[in-house]
Amino acid sequence: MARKTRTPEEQSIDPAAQKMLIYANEVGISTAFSRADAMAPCNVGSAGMCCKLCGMGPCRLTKEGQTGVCGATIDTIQARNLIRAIAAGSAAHSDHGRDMAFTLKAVANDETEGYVIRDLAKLRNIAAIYDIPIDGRSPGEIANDLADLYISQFGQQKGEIAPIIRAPEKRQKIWAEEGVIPRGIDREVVEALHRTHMGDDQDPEHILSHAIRTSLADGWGGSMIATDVSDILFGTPAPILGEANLGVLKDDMVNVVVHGHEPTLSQMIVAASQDPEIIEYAREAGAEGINLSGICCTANEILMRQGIPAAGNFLHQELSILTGAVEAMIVDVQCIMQALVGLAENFHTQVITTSPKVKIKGATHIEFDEKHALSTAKQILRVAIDNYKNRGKTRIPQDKEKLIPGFSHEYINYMLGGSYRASFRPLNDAIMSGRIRGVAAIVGCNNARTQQDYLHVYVTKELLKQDVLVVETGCGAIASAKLGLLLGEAGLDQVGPGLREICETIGIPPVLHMGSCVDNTRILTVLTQMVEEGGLGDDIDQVPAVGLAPEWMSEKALSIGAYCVASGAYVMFGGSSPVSGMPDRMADSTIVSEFISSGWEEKYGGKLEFVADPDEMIRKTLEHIDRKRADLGLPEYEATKFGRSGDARMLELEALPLEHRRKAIYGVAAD
Ligand code: BF8
Repeated sequence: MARKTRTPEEQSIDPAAQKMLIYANEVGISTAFSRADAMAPCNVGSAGMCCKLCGMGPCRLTKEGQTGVCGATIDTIQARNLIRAIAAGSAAHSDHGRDMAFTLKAVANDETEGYVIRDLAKLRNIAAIYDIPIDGRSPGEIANDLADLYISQFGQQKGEIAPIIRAPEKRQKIWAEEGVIPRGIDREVVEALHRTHMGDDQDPEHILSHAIRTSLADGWGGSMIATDVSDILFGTPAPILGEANLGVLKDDMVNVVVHGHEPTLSQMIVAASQDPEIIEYAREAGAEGINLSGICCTANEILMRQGIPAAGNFLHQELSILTGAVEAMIVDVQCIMQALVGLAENFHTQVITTSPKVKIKGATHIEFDEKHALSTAKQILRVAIDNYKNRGKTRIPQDKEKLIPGFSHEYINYMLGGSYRASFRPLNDAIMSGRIRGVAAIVGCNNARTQQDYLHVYVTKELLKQDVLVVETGCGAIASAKLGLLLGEAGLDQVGPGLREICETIGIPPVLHMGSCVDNTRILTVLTQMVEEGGLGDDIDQVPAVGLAPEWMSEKALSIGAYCVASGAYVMFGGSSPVSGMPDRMADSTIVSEFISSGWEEKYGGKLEFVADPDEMIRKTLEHIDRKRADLGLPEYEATKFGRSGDARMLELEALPLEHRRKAIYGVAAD
């Protein structure tokens, strides 16, 4: 049977994407969207029914009672596949963290070009957590010790990784009892690979217990290190005005798109793009200057720190080149499609790889290292500028939206109480009173097999109506940004009345952009601080909160999901489940899917589920939040109890005849 080809409207809800997809169809250029339509996913592999871990296979378990050649059951195979994905995700995030720690060490010892320690307060705060002496010491000395501590976390063989002490005490005890505290970041990833080699660990629950430990090495290890060091070197984010979508590209400027993850590269490209000598070089080439923008998590890194616009999320990487307006796409690591190089051959765009870990055949490789960071960044920009003369016809869609990103946990703390009374008390109070029903973290990727951004935006909008405060990271945050949900107080008429009151009082958007995917650790920190503030229980699993990844596709998302579960959160993924298959049938539940849900819930208070229907995801989110509220003894959520202050109340009053209005305001009908 021929596969159905979706229309551009069915492929994406983003108007800019739709325009580029129409153009791609006209000229016959393939994209991830059209390739997804042309190729059905393997129904055996996608449901976790295929084992390809040794040369006797791959074994496809499609018939009742079948095992692999070695005797491996479907449960063992699914558990092995899942832990391998989690290990890859944990490795990717953590290797990013390692590079950041090495950069911090090099900066501390004056061995870099162009980097400085920007956030001294954060350096001191983080160092103090680990009892690194700070008084009377230079920033370089403190940074050197912190870098040494962080670097040692990767190769540590025994004991517990240091950042674990930042979790609530009760949570640390649970992990200790379950034996899942990571000993060293690399050790857990290596052990995950060892355990899943042919003939090793075969008990699914035992394998999945190590999956938790491997994911914790990411969330409370590598990713947390990445976020800490990024803030120390490049500044802790605070709200700033930005823009998102392909409309940020400019016809009269050299467009440079930075794509990938590590801010060491992107921050230096930002610095180089502001260098007068480089700007002059661009002018000599006939352009008005350099227009920098980002894709994927790199976009989030420079958006939330410098307000550099985001050209889009994961599925926009090819679409930005289709505009014909991009002189260079500079990539480092993760989420970079191999198709970019072939696609760019239809235009003048140069794809430039920069990481020693990532080369793509046909791309230009200009290797980036911290010792020559600024010079290399300028060299890369010169290549882009030299390419401006080769530009042909452009077709930049004029779609873009403003947004306010930059809600680090430090800023959330500050915004709620100001400089002198910074605290999470007002947020906890708002949840306890029921003005805010609960919190949802909506994170993760785009997936070419679903309509781009639809699930993110639909789930976000529906939860906002229900007074659920939403925090977002990664490509999910860019989805909301492109569709105007991160716009200060705009759009608050679509938000539940209690949440709206809070947003109006504090002056925040109802969706808080908290950064890139490694910055999901900021959410762990916020949840920990909410617990420590009091009133919402003494551990993360008691907070009325959920984690959602409606359009997931990456192994990193699975690692994030697992460490959030281990931290006590209810996590739901949309799309397809990698653990749903049973020989002969698609099952509602398998041993592995049951175990990562109710099994993990029994141990950690959090659970991981794959829920394809967004309405079901919303229903389960609200049910969970309400159950957590009831368990805490908080008042039942009432949709109409709050929200009679603010603009809504003003409009209501304005509609009354004057004397009634006075009576309503003053209690008496004054003359
Ligand atoms: O780390 S959300 S598509 S860009 S994996 Fe990739 Fe997914 Fe985007 Fe960032 Ni995260």
